Amino acid sequence: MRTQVAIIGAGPAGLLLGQLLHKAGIDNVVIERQTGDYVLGRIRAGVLEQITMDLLARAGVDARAKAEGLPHDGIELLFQGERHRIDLHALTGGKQVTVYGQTEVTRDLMQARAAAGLTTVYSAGDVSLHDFDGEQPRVRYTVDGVAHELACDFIAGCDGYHGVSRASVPDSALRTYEKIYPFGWLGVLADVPPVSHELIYANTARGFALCSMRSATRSRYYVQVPTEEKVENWSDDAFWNELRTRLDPEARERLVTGPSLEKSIAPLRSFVAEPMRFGRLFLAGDAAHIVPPTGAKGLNLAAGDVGYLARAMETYYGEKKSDSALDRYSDLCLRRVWKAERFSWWFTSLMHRFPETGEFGQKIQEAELDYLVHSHAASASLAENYVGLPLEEF
Ligand code: RFL
Ligand code: PHB
Repeated sequence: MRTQVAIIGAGPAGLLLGQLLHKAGIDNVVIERQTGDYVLGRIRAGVLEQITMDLLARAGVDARAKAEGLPHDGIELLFQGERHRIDLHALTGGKQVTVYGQTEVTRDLMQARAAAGLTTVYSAGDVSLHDFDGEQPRVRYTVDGVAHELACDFIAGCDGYHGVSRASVPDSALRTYEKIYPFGWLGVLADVPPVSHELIYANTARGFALCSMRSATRSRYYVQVPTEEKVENWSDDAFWNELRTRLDPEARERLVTGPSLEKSIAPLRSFVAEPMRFGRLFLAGDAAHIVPPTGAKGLNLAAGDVGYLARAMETYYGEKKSDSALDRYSDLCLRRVWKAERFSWWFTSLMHRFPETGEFGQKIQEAELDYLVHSHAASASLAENYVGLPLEEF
Protein backbone atom coordinates (compact mmCIF):
# COMPACT_ATOMS: atom_id res chain seq x y z
CA MET A 1 0.00 0.00 0.00
CA ARG A 2 1.14 3.58 -0.65
CA THR A 3 -0.07 6.93 0.63
CA GLN A 4 1.23 10.49 0.91
CA VAL A 5 1.05 10.74 4.72
CA ALA A 6 1.05 7.77 7.10
CA ILE A 7 -0.54 8.85 10.38
CA ILE A 8 0.27 6.76 13.45
CA GLY A 9 -2.53 6.92 16.05
CA ALA A 10 -6.29 7.58 15.84
CA GLY A 11 -6.52 9.96 18.80
CA PRO A 12 -7.70 13.53 18.25
CA ALA A 13 -4.32 14.61 16.78
CA GLY A 14 -4.16 11.83 14.17
CA LEU A 15 -7.82 11.98 13.18
CA LEU A 16 -7.92 15.78 12.92
CA LEU A 17 -4.73 15.80 10.86
CA GLY A 18 -6.26 13.17 8.57
CA GLN A 19 -9.36 15.32 7.97
CA LEU A 20 -7.37 18.54 7.43
CA LEU A 21 -5.12 16.80 4.90
CA HIS A 22 -8.09 15.20 3.18
CA LYS A 23 -9.74 18.63 2.79
CA ALA A 24 -6.50 19.83 1.17
CA GLY A 25 -6.51 16.88 -1.24
CA ILE A 26 -3.64 15.06 0.51
CA ASP A 27 -4.05 11.30 0.75
CA ASN A 28 -3.47 9.70 4.15
CA VAL A 29 -3.82 6.42 6.04
CA VAL A 30 -4.31 6.20 9.83
CA ILE A 31 -2.79 3.23 11.67
CA GLU A 32 -4.12 2.65 15.20
CA ARG A 33 -3.06 0.02 17.69
CA GLN A 34 -6.44 -0.26 19.43
CA THR A 35 -10.00 -0.85 18.20
CA GLY A 36 -12.20 2.17 17.49
CA ASP A 37 -14.44 1.30 20.46
CA TYR A 38 -11.43 1.22 22.78
CA VAL A 39 -10.33 4.67 21.60
CA LEU A 40 -13.87 5.98 22.21
CA GLY A 41 -13.96 4.45 25.67
CA ARG A 42 -11.23 6.75 27.00
CA ILE A 43 -12.65 9.68 28.96
CA ARG A 44 -10.26 12.59 28.75
CA ALA A 45 -10.35 16.32 28.01
CA GLY A 46 -13.46 18.46 28.11
CA VAL A 47 -12.58 22.06 27.20
CA LEU A 48 -11.99 23.24 23.61
CA GLU A 49 -10.31 26.53 22.77
CA GLN A 50 -11.68 28.64 19.93
CA ILE A 51 -8.62 27.64 17.88
CA THR A 52 -9.59 24.00 18.20
CA MET A 53 -13.17 24.82 17.19
CA ASP A 54 -11.80 26.76 14.19
CA LEU A 55 -9.64 23.80 13.14
CA LEU A 56 -12.62 21.45 13.47
CA ALA A 57 -14.53 23.88 11.22
CA ARG A 58 -11.66 23.87 8.70
CA ALA A 59 -11.83 20.08 8.74
CA GLY A 60 -15.62 20.24 8.23
CA VAL A 61 -16.28 18.45 11.52
CA ASP A 62 -17.66 21.15 13.81
CA ALA A 63 -21.43 20.81 13.33
CA ARG A 64 -22.17 18.77 16.46
CA ALA A 65 -19.56 20.57 18.60
CA LYS A 66 -21.25 23.85 17.67
CA ALA A 67 -24.78 22.56 18.22
CA GLU A 68 -24.21 20.53 21.39
CA GLY A 69 -21.05 22.08 22.89
CA LEU A 70 -21.59 24.45 25.80
CA PRO A 71 -20.00 27.90 25.29
CA HIS A 72 -18.45 29.11 28.54
CA ASP A 73 -17.68 32.77 29.22
CA GLY A 74 -16.05 32.28 32.60
CA ILE A 75 -14.57 29.94 35.21
CA GLU A 76 -14.73 30.07 38.98
CA LEU A 77 -11.81 29.85 41.39
CA LEU A 78 -12.68 28.55 44.85
CA PHE A 79 -10.35 29.22 47.77
CA GLN A 80 -10.80 29.95 51.47
CA GLY A 81 -14.34 28.61 51.08
CA GLU A 82 -15.45 31.24 48.55
CA ARG A 83 -15.90 31.26 44.80
CA HIS A 84 -14.60 34.09 42.58
CA ARG A 85 -15.50 34.36 38.91
CA ILE A 86 -12.92 34.97 36.18
CA ASP A 87 -14.82 36.59 33.32
CA LEU A 88 -12.97 35.07 30.36
CA HIS A 89 -15.16 36.85 27.83
CA ALA A 90 -14.72 40.35 29.24
CA LEU A 91 -11.02 39.91 30.02
CA THR A 92 -10.09 38.66 26.54
CA GLY A 93 -12.17 41.02 24.41
CA GLY A 94 -14.92 38.52 23.65
CA LYS A 95 -13.28 35.09 23.61
CA GLN A 96 -14.81 31.97 25.15
CA VAL A 97 -14.18 28.23 25.41
CA THR A 98 -16.51 25.36 24.49
CA VAL A 99 -17.18 22.45 26.81
CA TYR A 100 -17.40 19.40 24.54
CA GLY A 101 -15.78 16.09 25.43
CA GLN A 102 -12.77 14.59 23.69
CA THR A 103 -14.81 11.40 23.24
CA GLU A 104 -17.33 13.32 21.14
CA VAL A 105 -14.62 15.12 19.13
CA THR A 106 -13.07 11.72 18.39
CA ARG A 107 -16.44 10.19 17.47
CA ASP A 108 -17.21 13.08 15.07
CA LEU A 109 -13.77 12.77 13.43
CA MET A 110 -14.10 8.98 13.10
CA GLN A 111 -17.52 9.34 11.46
CA ALA A 112 -16.28 12.01 9.03
CA ARG A 113 -13.32 9.82 8.13
CA ALA A 114 -15.53 6.81 7.47
CA ALA A 115 -17.98 8.95 5.44
CA ALA A 116 -15.10 10.22 3.27
CA GLY A 117 -14.03 6.61 2.64
CA LEU A 118 -10.53 7.16 4.04
CA THR A 119 -8.48 4.17 5.15
CA THR A 120 -8.06 3.58 8.87
CA VAL A 121 -6.34 0.43 10.10
CA TYR A 122 -7.51 -0.43 13.63
CA SER A 123 -6.02 -3.16 15.85
CA ALA A 124 -2.66 -2.83 14.09
CA GLY A 125 0.07 -4.87 15.82
CA ASP A 126 3.87 -4.48 15.87
CA VAL A 127 3.80 -1.03 14.28
CA SER A 128 7.34 0.00 13.27
CA LEU A 129 8.72 3.06 11.45
CA HIS A 130 11.51 2.80 8.85
CA ASP A 131 13.75 5.05 6.75
CA PHE A 132 12.25 8.37 7.85
CA ASP A 133 15.75 9.84 7.61
CA GLY A 134 15.62 9.21 3.83
CA GLU A 135 13.25 10.06 0.97
CA GLN A 136 11.02 6.98 1.19
CA PRO A 137 9.77 6.24 4.69
CA ARG A 138 7.77 3.08 5.37
CA VAL A 139 5.55 1.84 8.16
CA ARG A 140 5.24 -1.86 8.91
CA TYR A 141 2.46 -3.44 10.95
CA THR A 142 0.45 -6.60 11.29
CA VAL A 143 -3.29 -7.21 11.22
CA ASP A 144 -4.50 -10.61 12.47
CA GLY A 145 -0.92 -11.81 12.32
CA VAL A 146 -0.48 -10.85 8.62
CA ALA A 147 2.39 -8.44 7.88
CA HIS A 148 1.75 -5.23 5.90
CA GLU A 149 3.91 -2.37 4.66
CA LEU A 150 2.81 1.19 3.93
CA ALA A 151 5.11 3.34 1.79
CA CYS A 152 4.66 7.11 2.16
CA ASP A 153 6.18 10.57 1.72
CA PHE A 154 5.85 11.50 5.41
CA ILE A 155 5.03 9.91 8.74
CA ALA A 156 3.00 11.85 11.32
CA GLY A 157 3.65 10.44 14.79
CA CYS A 158 0.32 11.11 16.56
CA ASP A 159 0.48 8.05 18.80
CA GLY A 160 0.53 9.65 22.22
CA TYR A 161 3.04 9.58 25.05
CA HIS A 162 3.50 5.77 25.00
CA GLY A 163 3.59 5.46 21.21
CA VAL A 164 6.20 4.01 18.90
CA SER A 165 7.01 7.20 16.96
CA ARG A 166 9.06 9.12 19.52
CA ALA A 167 10.61 5.80 20.63
CA SER A 168 11.85 5.24 17.04
CA VAL A 169 14.05 8.33 17.15
CA PRO A 170 17.65 7.69 18.27
CA ASP A 171 18.24 8.95 21.82
CA SER A 172 21.09 11.14 20.60
CA ALA A 173 18.70 13.10 18.34
CA LEU A 174 16.20 13.87 21.08
CA ARG A 175 16.29 16.14 24.11
CA THR A 176 13.55 15.62 26.69
CA TYR A 177 12.38 17.74 29.62
CA GLU A 178 10.16 16.28 32.31
CA LYS A 179 8.50 17.07 35.61
CA ILE A 180 6.44 14.49 37.48
CA TYR A 181 3.99 15.73 40.10
CA PRO A 182 3.55 13.82 43.36
CA PHE A 183 -0.22 13.44 42.84
CA GLY A 184 -2.87 12.43 40.33
CA TRP A 185 -6.49 13.24 39.58
CA LEU A 186 -9.20 10.79 40.55
CA GLY A 187 -11.99 11.48 38.05
CA VAL A 188 -15.65 10.45 38.03
CA LEU A 189 -18.15 10.75 35.20
CA ALA A 190 -21.80 10.59 36.26
CA ASP A 191 -25.22 11.30 34.81
CA VAL A 192 -26.09 14.04 37.28
CA PRO A 193 -26.61 17.75 36.57
CA PRO A 194 -23.46 19.85 37.07
CA VAL A 195 -23.15 21.58 40.43
CA SER A 196 -22.64 24.93 38.69
CA HIS A 197 -23.06 26.17 35.11
CA GLU A 198 -19.37 27.10 34.95
CA LEU A 199 -16.25 25.08 35.85
CA ILE A 200 -15.07 25.39 39.46
CA TYR A 201 -11.33 25.01 40.18
CA ALA A 202 -10.89 24.59 43.95
CA ASN A 203 -7.81 25.08 46.12
CA THR A 204 -8.38 23.59 49.58
CA ALA A 205 -6.23 22.45 52.46
CA ARG A 206 -7.33 18.86 51.57
CA GLY A 207 -6.13 19.32 47.99
CA PHE A 208 -7.41 20.38 44.58
CA ALA A 209 -10.87 19.65 43.16
CA LEU A 210 -12.47 20.41 39.80
CA CYS A 211 -16.15 20.47 38.92
CA SER A 212 -16.61 20.11 35.18
CA MET A 213 -19.29 18.74 32.89
CA ARG A 214 -20.09 17.19 29.55
CA SER A 215 -23.70 18.40 29.21
CA ALA A 216 -26.62 19.73 31.28
CA THR A 217 -27.17 16.21 32.59
CA ARG A 218 -23.64 14.74 32.70
CA SER A 219 -20.91 15.89 35.12
CA ARG A 220 -17.19 15.28 35.31
CA TYR A 221 -15.56 15.77 38.72
CA TYR A 222 -11.98 15.35 39.89
CA VAL A 223 -10.17 15.34 43.24
CA GLN A 224 -6.41 15.41 43.78
CA VAL A 225 -5.11 12.14 45.26
CA PRO A 226 -1.57 10.93 46.09
CA THR A 227 0.23 9.22 43.18
CA GLU A 228 0.19 5.82 44.85
CA GLU A 229 -3.60 5.88 45.40
CA LYS A 230 -5.55 2.99 43.84
CA VAL A 231 -8.91 3.56 42.16
CA GLU A 232 -10.24 0.32 43.76
CA ASN A 233 -9.95 2.05 47.13
CA TRP A 234 -12.50 4.65 46.10
CA SER A 235 -16.17 3.69 46.29
CA ASP A 236 -18.57 6.17 44.70
CA ASP A 237 -19.64 7.27 48.18
CA ALA A 238 -16.04 7.88 49.25
CA PHE A 239 -15.50 10.01 46.14
CA TRP A 240 -18.63 12.12 46.64
CA ASN A 241 -17.83 12.63 50.31
CA GLU A 242 -14.31 13.79 49.52
CA LEU A 243 -15.50 16.11 46.75
CA ARG A 244 -18.14 17.58 49.07
CA THR A 245 -15.53 18.49 51.69
CA ARG A 246 -13.60 20.47 49.04
CA LEU A 247 -16.58 22.63 47.95
CA ASP A 248 -18.05 25.86 49.29
CA PRO A 249 -21.27 25.60 51.35
CA GLU A 250 -23.59 26.56 48.46
CA ALA A 251 -22.03 24.07 46.02
CA ARG A 252 -22.01 21.39 48.73
CA GLU A 253 -25.73 21.93 49.11
CA ARG A 254 -26.37 21.80 45.36
CA LEU A 255 -24.17 18.78 44.58
CA VAL A 256 -26.21 15.94 43.09
CA THR A 257 -24.55 12.54 43.35
CA GLY A 258 -25.18 9.29 41.47
CA PRO A 259 -23.51 6.10 40.29
CA SER A 260 -20.23 6.63 38.42
CA LEU A 261 -20.18 5.75 34.70
CA GLU A 262 -16.38 5.86 34.75
CA LYS A 263 -13.79 6.27 37.48
CA SER A 264 -10.04 6.45 36.93
CA ILE A 265 -6.83 8.04 38.19
CA ALA A 266 -4.67 10.08 35.80
CA PRO A 267 -1.07 10.84 36.82
CA LEU A 268 0.13 14.44 36.35
CA ARG A 269 3.21 15.12 34.27
CA SER A 270 4.89 17.89 32.28
CA PHE A 271 6.99 16.63 29.37
CA VAL A 272 8.49 18.07 26.17
CA ALA A 273 10.58 16.33 23.51
CA GLU A 274 12.67 18.52 21.22
CA PRO A 275 12.74 18.79 18.26
CA MET A 276 9.39 17.67 16.87
CA ARG A 277 10.74 16.73 13.44
CA PHE A 278 13.28 14.11 12.37
CA GLY A 279 13.71 14.01 8.61
CA ARG A 280 10.34 12.86 7.30
CA LEU A 281 8.88 12.00 10.71
CA PHE A 282 6.82 14.71 12.47
CA LEU A 283 5.64 14.30 16.07
CA ALA A 284 2.36 15.93 17.09
CA GLY A 285 0.24 16.06 20.26
CA ASP A 286 0.98 13.86 23.28
CA ALA A 287 3.68 12.02 21.31
CA ALA A 288 5.78 15.18 21.68
CA HIS A 289 4.51 16.80 24.88
CA ILE A 290 2.36 16.28 27.96
CA VAL A 291 0.84 18.92 30.21
CA PRO A 292 -0.90 18.38 33.53
CA PRO A 293 -4.66 18.76 32.86
CA THR A 294 -5.19 21.78 35.16
CA GLY A 295 -5.09 24.30 32.29
CA ALA A 296 -7.14 22.05 29.93
CA LYS A 297 -4.40 22.40 27.32
CA GLY A 298 -3.53 18.80 26.25
CA LEU A 299 -6.07 18.29 23.50
CA ASN A 300 -5.88 21.92 22.39
CA LEU A 301 -2.10 21.75 21.98
CA ALA A 302 -2.49 18.58 19.93
CA ALA A 303 -4.96 20.42 17.68
CA GLY A 304 -2.57 23.39 17.33
CA ASP A 305 0.29 21.09 16.28
CA VAL A 306 -1.71 19.40 13.56
CA GLY A 307 -3.05 22.78 12.41
CA TYR A 308 0.57 23.82 11.75
CA LEU A 309 1.48 20.44 10.26
CA ALA A 310 -1.45 20.35 7.85
CA ARG A 311 -0.59 23.90 6.67
CA ALA A 312 3.07 22.95 6.19
CA MET A 313 2.14 19.85 4.19
CA GLU A 314 -0.30 21.85 2.05
CA THR A 315 2.57 24.23 1.24
CA TYR A 316 4.86 21.31 0.45
CA TYR A 317 2.44 19.65 -1.96
CA GLY A 318 1.18 22.95 -3.36
CA GLU A 319 4.36 24.91 -4.02
CA LYS A 320 6.64 22.75 -6.09
CA LYS A 321 7.63 20.62 -3.12
CA SER A 322 9.02 23.52 -1.08
CA ASP A 323 10.35 22.34 2.29
CA SER A 324 10.36 25.78 3.93
CA ALA A 325 7.12 25.46 5.92
CA LEU A 326 8.00 21.92 7.03
CA ASP A 327 11.36 23.27 8.20
CA ARG A 328 9.59 25.74 10.50
CA TYR A 329 7.15 23.21 11.98
CA SER A 330 9.14 22.18 15.04
CA ASP A 331 10.15 25.70 16.10
CA LEU A 332 6.66 27.14 15.61
CA CYS A 333 5.05 24.36 17.63
CA LEU A 334 7.60 24.43 20.41
CA ARG A 335 7.20 28.17 21.01
CA ARG A 336 3.52 27.63 21.62
CA VAL A 337 4.03 24.35 23.48
CA TRP A 338 6.42 25.89 26.02
CA LYS A 339 3.99 28.71 26.75
CA ALA A 340 1.24 26.16 27.43
CA GLU A 341 3.70 24.11 29.51
CA ARG A 342 4.44 27.20 31.58
CA PHE A 343 0.77 28.02 32.08
CA SER A 344 -0.20 24.44 32.97
CA TRP A 345 2.72 24.12 35.43
CA TRP A 346 1.89 27.48 37.03
CA PHE A 347 -1.84 26.76 37.39
CA THR A 348 -1.09 23.26 38.73
CA SER A 349 1.41 24.67 41.26
CA LEU A 350 -1.08 27.30 42.41
CA MET A 351 -4.07 25.00 42.84
CA HIS A 352 -2.64 21.77 44.29
CA ARG A 353 -1.34 20.74 47.67
CA PHE A 354 2.24 19.45 47.41
CA PRO A 355 3.87 17.34 50.15
CA GLU A 356 5.95 20.40 51.09
CA THR A 357 3.09 22.94 50.90
CA GLY A 358 2.42 23.11 54.66
CA GLU A 359 0.59 25.99 56.32
CA PHE A 360 2.98 28.59 54.96
CA GLY A 361 2.60 27.32 51.40
CA GLN A 362 -1.18 27.23 51.75
CA LYS A 363 -1.18 30.91 52.87
CA ILE A 364 1.05 31.88 49.94
CA GLN A 365 -1.27 30.11 47.47
CA GLU A 366 -4.29 31.85 48.98
CA ALA A 367 -2.53 35.23 48.80
CA GLU A 368 -1.69 34.66 45.14
CA LEU A 369 -5.28 33.60 44.41
CA ASP A 370 -6.58 36.69 46.24
CA TYR A 371 -4.24 38.84 44.13
CA LEU A 372 -5.26 36.97 40.99
CA VAL A 373 -9.01 37.53 41.37
CA HIS A 374 -8.67 41.19 42.41
CA SER A 375 -5.98 42.35 40.00
CA HIS A 376 -7.22 43.11 36.49
CA ALA A 377 -3.76 42.47 35.05
CA ALA A 378 -3.38 39.08 36.77
CA SER A 379 -6.95 37.99 35.90
CA ALA A 380 -6.42 39.06 32.29
CA SER A 381 -3.23 37.01 32.07
CA LEU A 382 -5.01 33.90 33.40
CA ALA A 383 -7.92 34.46 31.01
CA GLU A 384 -5.66 35.04 27.99
CA ASN A 385 -3.85 31.77 28.59
CA TYR A 386 -6.97 29.79 29.50
CA VAL A 387 -8.83 30.65 26.27
CA GLY A 388 -5.65 29.80 24.36
CA LEU A 389 -2.79 31.71 22.78
CA PRO A 390 -3.08 32.39 19.05
CA LEU A 391 -1.55 30.23 16.34
CA GLU A 392 1.12 32.19 14.49
CA GLU A 393 0.53 32.72 10.81
CA PHE A 394 3.09 31.29 8.43
P1 RFL B 1 -3.85 10.25 22.27
O1 RFL B 1 -5.25 10.68 22.53
O2 RFL B 1 -3.14 9.55 23.35
O3 RFL B 1 -3.92 9.31 20.99
C1 RFL B 1 -2.83 8.54 20.57
C2 RFL B 1 -3.36 7.34 19.83
O4 RFL B 1 -2.24 6.56 19.35
C3 RFL B 1 -2.50 5.20 19.61
N1 RFL B 1 -1.22 4.47 19.67
C4 RFL B 1 -0.71 3.78 18.64
N2 RFL B 1 -1.17 3.57 17.40
C5 RFL B 1 -0.41 2.79 16.57
N3 RFL B 1 0.77 2.24 16.96
C6 RFL B 1 1.27 2.43 18.20
N4 RFL B 1 2.43 1.87 18.56
C7 RFL B 1 0.53 3.23 19.09
N5 RFL B 1 0.71 3.63 20.37
C8 RFL B 1 -0.35 4.38 20.70
C9 RFL B 1 -3.26 5.18 20.91
O5 RFL B 1 -4.01 3.99 21.08
C10 RFL B 1 -4.16 6.42 20.72
O6 RFL B 1 -5.38 6.09 20.12
O7 RFL B 1 -2.93 11.46 21.79
P2 RFL B 1 -3.27 12.79 20.94
O8 RFL B 1 -4.07 12.42 19.72
O9 RFL B 1 -2.01 13.51 20.81
O10 RFL B 1 -4.30 13.62 21.83
C11 RFL B 1 -3.87 14.23 23.00
C12 RFL B 1 -4.99 14.19 24.04
O11 RFL B 1 -5.58 12.91 24.08
C13 RFL B 1 -4.43 14.53 25.41
O12 RFL B 1 -3.56 15.67 25.34
C14 RFL B 1 -5.46 14.87 26.45
O13 RFL B 1 -6.48 13.91 26.52
C15 RFL B 1 -4.72 14.95 27.80
N6 RFL B 1 -5.59 14.65 28.89
C16 RFL B 1 -6.41 15.63 29.30
N7 RFL B 1 -6.34 16.86 28.70
C17 RFL B 1 -7.15 17.82 29.08
O14 RFL B 1 -7.08 18.92 28.52
N8 RFL B 1 -8.08 17.60 30.09
C18 RFL B 1 -8.19 16.36 30.71
O15 RFL B 1 -9.02 16.17 31.56
C19 RFL B 1 -7.34 15.33 30.32
N9 RFL B 1 -7.41 14.11 30.90
C20 RFL B 1 -5.59 13.37 29.49
C21 RFL B 1 -6.53 13.12 30.51
C22 RFL B 1 -4.69 12.36 29.12
C23 RFL B 1 -4.68 11.10 29.72
N10 RFL B 1 -3.68 10.14 29.33
C24 RFL B 1 -2.88 10.34 28.14
C25 RFL B 1 -3.29 9.02 30.07
C26 RFL B 1 -6.59 11.86 31.09
C27 RFL B 1 -5.67 10.84 30.72
C28 RFL B 1 -5.81 9.51 31.40
C1 PHB C 1 -12.70 17.95 32.00
O1 PHB C 1 -13.88 18.31 31.86
O2 PHB C 1 -12.38 16.75 31.91
C2 PHB C 1 -11.67 18.95 32.32
C3 PHB C 1 -12.00 20.30 32.30
C4 PHB C 1 -11.03 21.24 32.61
C5 PHB C 1 -9.76 20.84 32.92
C6 PHB C 1 -9.43 19.49 32.91
C7 PHB C 1 -10.39 18.55 32.60
O3 PHB C 1 -8.84 21.78 33.25
